[in-house]
Amino acid sequence: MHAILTRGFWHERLEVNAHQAIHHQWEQLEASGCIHNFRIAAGEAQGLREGWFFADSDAYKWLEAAARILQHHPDRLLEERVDGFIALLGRAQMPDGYLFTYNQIFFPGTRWKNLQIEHELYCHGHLIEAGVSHFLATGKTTLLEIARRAADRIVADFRDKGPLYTPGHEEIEIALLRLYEVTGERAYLDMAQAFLERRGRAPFFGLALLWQNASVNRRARFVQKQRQAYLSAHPDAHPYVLPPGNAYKKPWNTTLRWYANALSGKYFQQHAPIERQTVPVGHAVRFGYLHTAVARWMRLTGDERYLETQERLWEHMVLRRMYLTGGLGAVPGIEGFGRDDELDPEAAYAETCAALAGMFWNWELAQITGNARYSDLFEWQLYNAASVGMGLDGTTYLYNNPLTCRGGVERRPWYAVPCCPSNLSRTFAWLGEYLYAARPGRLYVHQYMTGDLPTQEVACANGNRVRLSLQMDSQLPWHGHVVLRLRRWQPLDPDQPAPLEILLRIPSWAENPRFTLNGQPLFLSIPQPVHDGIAPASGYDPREAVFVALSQPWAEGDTLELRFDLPIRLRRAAPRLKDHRGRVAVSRGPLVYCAESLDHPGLDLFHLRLDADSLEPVWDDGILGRILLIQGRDASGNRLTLIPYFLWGNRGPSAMTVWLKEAPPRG
Ligand code: FUB
Ligand code: ZN
Repeated sequence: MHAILTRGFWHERLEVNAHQAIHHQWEQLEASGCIHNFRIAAGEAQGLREGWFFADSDAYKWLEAAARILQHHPDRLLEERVDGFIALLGRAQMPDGYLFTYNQIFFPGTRWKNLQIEHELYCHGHLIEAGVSHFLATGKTTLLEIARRAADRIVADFRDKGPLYTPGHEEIEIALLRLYEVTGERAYLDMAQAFLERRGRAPFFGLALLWQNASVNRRARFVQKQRQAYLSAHPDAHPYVLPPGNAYKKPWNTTLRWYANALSGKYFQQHAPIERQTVPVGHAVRFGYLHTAVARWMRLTGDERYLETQERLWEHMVLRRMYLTGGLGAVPGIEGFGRDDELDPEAAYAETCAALAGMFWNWELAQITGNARYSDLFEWQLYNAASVGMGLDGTTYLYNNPLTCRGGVERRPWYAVPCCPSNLSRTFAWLGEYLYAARPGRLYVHQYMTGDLPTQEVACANGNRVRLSLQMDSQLPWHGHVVLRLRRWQPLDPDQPAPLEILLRIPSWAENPRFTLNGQPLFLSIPQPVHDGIAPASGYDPREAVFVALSQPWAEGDTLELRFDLPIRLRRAAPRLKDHRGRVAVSRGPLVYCAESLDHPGLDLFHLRLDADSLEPVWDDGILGRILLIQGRDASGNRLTLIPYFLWGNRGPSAMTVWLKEAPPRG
């Protein structure tokens, strides 16, 4: 059910995505040689192949984003770029469906060699996802045909293989499931299932990994030599020079931890079969993609055999291994999970892509279970850990997202590993997909964003069906006021009742929810959230969210209003996190706030003491746009200004922190 976000907060960001970000990213992909790699692979150009072995995936994610953008933003230039690139992919693809420029250019004839490290299946996965999205967005099959050829190759080569024939970076599983959804081709579903269920079963995984690692290094040395030879033969060549990267706090034992994590298989989620994975480990993006695929497989097949495991896994993540922003991945070297309660805000890697992966997983779980906790975390990650990844003008990005920064982390136009920008763009361009979901007799409203849901046919509880369309006006994230209008309500059998419950999420951060129907108050009983009461390490508990069900004989024009209060909330990490004691973070509605040194010349953000009683929301129309700041004072009476975390770093270099020392209560 795809809503079109027409006005308001998200519309503005999607406009930036469609008009600035997507073109900026293409230019960076061209400038960095990523697109040229395909021309070389197609035999149409000479030159250096640039970028990591997984560089192709960045172009595919861009293509997916661009296709989705084109669905609602006609743009001749973008269309030309998309069509031209698809044609190039058609020429670069080998006749048997294989497409991976690293091997095609440097190691022709070699394939599927170092599956745990070299990302071949990951890249093919993103190609397939782009093909599916391009088809869904434009109705064209040009890219879908390329995607199918690639998928058929994979099915033929991997169908009857053993546990090492799995990707080291999950992604192909999601792609095959999506391809199955649009083609109905059973082989793709079976292949995805085989990839999922083969995982974590390889004996001596560590040895196989060392073997592959040695091969990867040999191949990298060969590539380096080729590069040097090319540069000596072409003294006029100007290889692409990346903008500087960002700093991150790297604990002394990072390398050791990487080896321990990788050799045990945890880094790749290869340490145990999926039915025994109840603790989040390893690389956070891989983790999120794997479990998104597991959940999607359950949703598509209706077979919920992994649901209980996934619920435990999710709770463990939320309770012990997630940052207040919803960021995932505490250990920079691993780009992944650390130990329980290991949540150093400064070392936080919390990669933008990891937050997106978390959202994808939450969306699947939300649909399977109808439990509001998953949509709540989706929203929280969207507003905080994910949105922070794109600058206000769409042309600068963050990769790692610490919650405390003493300097050295700045928004950059591009990265050596530019996986996040296009991942964000494709997700933003598809946001309208995540608002509603239907089951027979139920319509879930998962997210509150201003937009229109075009006519859909939905099954009612008694077998009747109804054609409905909706209009939503949401004042989030600044105000707790949502209006939902039933613009069309047309039961297919008008002589029968059309019972349909509408379920509205009461967010974990909302207070005092009130409802009206056509202006008349509705007195609804709000279910109590069900959980064990253990405090999450981060201070944010999505398990507090619930759905409230409204059941009426609906009529066209019915207008539901939902209001709730958005008080400023002080968030404290669980007392067991010693390094967070005495510190507090501030949130309002779905937004986490932070303090930037730019707003506090002469003050030491890391030692001042926040007077929590002084905080109040204040409208501002500065260079960050029209936003609600939170202003207050420290214990010495100095004025403090907090901005939404997702906006930090937009005004130039700055120190920043989400966690502030707290002054003792007044009086
Ligand atoms: O390895 C491909 C992508 O690049 C991963 O998902 C990110 O963490 C980054 O390493
Ligand atoms: Zn990324």
